[in-house]
Amino acid sequence: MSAPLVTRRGLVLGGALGSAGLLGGCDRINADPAVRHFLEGLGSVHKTVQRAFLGRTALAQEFSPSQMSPVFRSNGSSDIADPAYRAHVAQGFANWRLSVFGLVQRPLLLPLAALQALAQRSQITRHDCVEGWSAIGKWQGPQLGAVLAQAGLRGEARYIVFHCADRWGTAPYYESIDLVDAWHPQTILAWRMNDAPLAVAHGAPIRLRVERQLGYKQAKFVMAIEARASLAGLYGGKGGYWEDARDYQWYAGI
Ligand SMILES: Nc1nc2c(c(=O)[nH]1)N[C@H]1C(S)=C(S)[C@@H](COP(=O)(O)O)O[C@H]1N2
Ligand SMILES: [Mo]
Repeated sequence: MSAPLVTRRGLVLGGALGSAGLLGGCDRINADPAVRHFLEGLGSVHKTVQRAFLGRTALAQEFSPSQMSPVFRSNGSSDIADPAYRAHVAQGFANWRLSVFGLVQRPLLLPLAALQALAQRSQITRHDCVEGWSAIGKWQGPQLGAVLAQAGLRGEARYIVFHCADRWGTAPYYESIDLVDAWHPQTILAWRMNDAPLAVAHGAPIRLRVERQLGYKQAKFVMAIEARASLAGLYGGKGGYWEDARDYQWYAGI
């Protein structure tokens, strides 16, 4: 009589049928303290796995338009002096291309129009900065997964890195996420914010939204996306500008 050991549903089913007198043997097994202990163990393993995995894939809370913050401040780099970036701003990003490279089958150079032509996702979410402020804003863009699918991830890929146009001193801003977050439905490359094209202060032409994590993971001014097997050997090796500079957590779950 092993079915009740397999799942909690099996146990409940065993109990229900058992009390109806159909599966008397199960009652005896359920009452055995060793079996109960084993089943409780399974329950806690299940909870841990669920937190670690389903917890990561759960959706971030979304809000209604009336809950949007009247002011969404800019933080970190809000403008970039770099001449190449200034030229893109002056040209309305008409000659800008998003590079997708690294462990992909088909490296891509995507104009903004190609990102705008993909299926769009729009979401009103809360941005939480480690510095202690939050704001609710609306973001729109293609899912990162659609872009990765177009490029075709190679089997060795484990991380997606976002290379930004700005520098802090001499260090370029960059960020990275794992494939669970990369394929999360709310992980988008936002080119619209609050129903307008993304302003420079918020990371034009595109910025990452990875909604289950803190503000510093939301890379602005994304110029290139790289698929990698490891974060070792990239800048400070900790997977992001603030991770390298200040030991911020790489996984900044909210
Ligand atoms: N490229 C880049 N991305 C960045 C930053 C930055 O300085 N450079 N700052 C981060 C931090 S700490 C926060 S809180 C958010 C701020 O986003 P906002 O300017 O749209 O409010 O961007 C994040 N992404
Ligand atoms: Mo932040």
